Amino acid sequence: MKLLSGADLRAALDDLPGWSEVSGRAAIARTFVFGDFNQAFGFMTRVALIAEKSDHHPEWRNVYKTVEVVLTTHDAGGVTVRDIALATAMNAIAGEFGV
Ligand code: H2B
Repeated sequence: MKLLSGADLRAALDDLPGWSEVSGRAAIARTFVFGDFNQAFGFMTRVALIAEKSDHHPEWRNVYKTVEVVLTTHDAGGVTVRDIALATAMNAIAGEFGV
């Protein structure tokens, strides 16, 4: 899996509201804030099914209605199209919760 160039990554992030590069790490991150825990966990459940199916898994942390996500491709040592695809799916699912 090929790492995205800096320019390709910035172009991809332009189409990914809420996502940004992590400082000091080859990764992207977004914090999602839902209406309540039920929504946050519902989001995580739906994302988990996609992650498992695509064999690409997020680093994430949930506190009540907040889900902090970091995406990187561990096998490649940085951000690849697989992270962009998962981030895109996450934004779509969050959007269904009005986030
Ligand atoms: N998820 C992420 N984010 N990066 C990986 O490199 C990765 C993964 N590799 N999920 C997969 C699992 C790999 O460990 C298995 C063996 O296919």
